[in-house]
This record gives sequence, C-alpha cells and structure tokens, in this order.
Amino acid sequence: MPHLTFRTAGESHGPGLVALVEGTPAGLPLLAESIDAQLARRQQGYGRGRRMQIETDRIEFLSGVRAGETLGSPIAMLVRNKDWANWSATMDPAPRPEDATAEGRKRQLTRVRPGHADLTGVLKFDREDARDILERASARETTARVAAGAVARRLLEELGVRVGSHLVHLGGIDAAPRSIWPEDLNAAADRSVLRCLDPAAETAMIARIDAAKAEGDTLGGISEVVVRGLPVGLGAHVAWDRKLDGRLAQAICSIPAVKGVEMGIGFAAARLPGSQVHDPIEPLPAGAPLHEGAVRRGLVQRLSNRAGGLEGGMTTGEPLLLRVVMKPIATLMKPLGTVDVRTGAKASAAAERSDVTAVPAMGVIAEAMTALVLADAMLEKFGGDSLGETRRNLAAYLARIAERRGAVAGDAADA
Ligand code: EPS
Repeated sequence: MPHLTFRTAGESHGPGLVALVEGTPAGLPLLAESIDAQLARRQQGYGRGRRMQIETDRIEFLSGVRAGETLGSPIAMLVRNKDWANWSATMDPAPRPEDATAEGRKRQLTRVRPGHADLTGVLKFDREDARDILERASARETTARVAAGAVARRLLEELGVRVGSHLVHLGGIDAAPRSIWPEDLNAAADRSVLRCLDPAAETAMIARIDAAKAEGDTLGGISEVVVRGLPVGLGAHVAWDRKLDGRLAQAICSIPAVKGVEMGIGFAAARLPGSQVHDPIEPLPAGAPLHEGAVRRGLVQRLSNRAGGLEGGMTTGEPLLLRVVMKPIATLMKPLGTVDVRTGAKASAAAERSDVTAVPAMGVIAEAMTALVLADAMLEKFGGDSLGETRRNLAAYLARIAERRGAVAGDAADA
C-alpha cells in the first residue's frame, strides 16, 4: 500500500486539469506560489509551440491546505486551461446538435499519427474520433503531475532532500559530461533556454532545433535527474515491488514519450568488467567530524558513484542519478504515412499544432515523478501524521546510524 499517492484528471483542451494528492503529513508549509513556480519551469524551453504562449499555469487549492499548511487530508488542485475558450464547442461535455450530423464536431482527427496513442486508442476504446484518445494522451496532462510533484518536493525539502535536473543530450548533440553540479542545480539549469549547463552545446542544440522546425521534424533527448541529501536505506531489497529502482523506473517510464531510464552509468555497465562498475567503499577518516551528510551516506565514503545512488533497490545516500530518454514528439508538421480510420484509405497523418522538442520540460516532469516516488519511500520508512513526527522519526534513524560509528567507520580499530 503506497503512502503518498496521486492521481490526475483532465483533457488537453478541456476546462482544466486536476491533481489529487493523498498521504501528506499535516503541518507541511505549502503555498500555491511554490507550486506555480514549478509549473512555470515546466512551461519553459526553446522549441515549444504556440500553446505555451496561451497558457500561464496556476493552481487553485480546492482542499487539504489551510493557512499555508497541509491538513493531512487529500490535497486537490485545479489548473484551468485558458485555451478552453477556443475549444469549448469541440470539447463540450454535453451533446450538441452537430453530433447528430454526418460531419459531427469540428477538429476531428481520423488520420492517426504514427508514434501517438491515436490508432491503438481508437481501436481499444472503440471510438470514431481519435480526439477522444489524444486529448488525454497529450503531454498537457503532465501539468497536473508537476503540481502533485511540487507537493512531494516541498516535503522532501523539509527533510533535507533536493531534486534537480539538467539536459544532457538533444537530437544527436551531447553536453560535456560532468560529475559535479552547481550547488543550486535548478537555478543554474533554468537560466538556459534548454536547461543545459554547457553553453557551447546549447548553441549547437538551438541550431539543431531551428533546422528540425524548418524541416517539419521533431527531436528527442536525455535529461539527467540529480537528487542530493537522501538518507541511506530508502526502498528495500526484500520484495520486487519495494525495490526503489523498479519503482523509479515505472514512474519515469510513464512520462509521455519517455522510452527508458538509466541509473548511474546505466547501459554502459553491460560493457565493463565488475571492477570498473562497482564503487569501492572506504571508512571515513578516523576522527573526522560527524556531519549529518556523512551519517546520511551511511558513515562511509565511496570513491565513485557509478551505481547512481542505488544498491540492492535501496538508496546508498550518494546522489541519485537518473538519465531519462525521450523520443521525438510524434506530431510531425511534415507528416508520415498512415491510414484514415474513418475511410480505411492511405493518408498523411494529421499535423496538429505541437512542439519541436519538449526535452527541457520533460526534465522538470521527471523531477516531479522522482520526487513523488521518493516522498512515498520517505513516508514508508519514517511515517508520521505530522511533519514534526516524520522529522523526529528520520532523526531517530540517523541517530541510530551515528551510534554505529565505531563498527562501520573503523574508529574502534583506530582508537
Ligand atoms: C501536445 C501538443 C501541444 C503541446 C502540448 C502537448 O498542445 P496543443 O495541441 O494545444 O498545441 O503544447 O503541451 C501542453 C499543452 C503542455 O502544457 O505541455 C501533445 O499533443 O502532446
């Protein structure tokens, strides 16, 4: 039974999106502005389409928050779609006169787009108009995920955990690899229109996006999520569904257009011997001051973090590193071949307004999904009906690890 759960509802051009988050402890400071700040980060990024100029996403709390603090009850949030004004006839929940005509409603989509949910959804759900599918399959839904993730992020912040990301690859161009990050990773990444920390690569990526746009094409890429401050021991090795790597993979791969996730060195581990994959462990230097960071890292030092902060389905306390792979957006302005599901005839796929790339936004969404999984794992381990209780339980766990110092850090031998 998960400890923090969320659900979203809403169609891309419907009246709005809803996020419902259950399981937060009471007493968590939470302002609409801190959630809106995350929504704004998701709306950035060179290569987005005109829709992002229409929307300025803001949440309204419908429940669960009072006087700037959570109540411990379900938190319901609403984001209204400004574009609804242009789509209310198309998306009207009530029957309309044109529904009874041969043409039906405007903006039907029957030339299904390869790579989108259009065709499989129409067949599976037995619909005539792929709009019944694409409105929910649209990445607009991720607005509500980011709102839910912002609640999880606030909880993690209060418990000393920081979630950030940056873009490392776009459309065939790599950013220079790095293993240390700015202290405030998101502040640095958000200054770039692509959320990329390598200015030379960013310039080349922008040119690549412009070229793809001119060609009516789209681009994918990779964003890296970096989580710092985690305590050792979230997740568990004891059962398949408690392993944190599996839980993260499920959450990350549920993001629209995400095709895979690497943890630490990821797929490179297949090509290297074990001696170059696993991270040697050393005791802390004898007599070293016992900082909380060292306790969170289990009172040891690792000479590398190729595991990306996960061993045995549990956090090691090293930074959690996830590289998230996004395919190019499936809506092409120079469309691929398809069939028209109404006539069965050969056709060119529909070319709806869309983005050239959304990898910078995907990084923010991956942060949100990661935060939701980690906040759930924190509450699983530390529980608590109030933030104070969660904090005390975390502190007691860290105190117990600190007590083991002699055994783990080799002090007894050195004494
Ligand atoms: C999307 C198509 C575009 C994107 C949209 C995702 O929207 P529209 O069809 O209204 O032009 O802008 O992304 C968002 C609206 C968003 O908030 O991220 C799609 O088909 O997935």
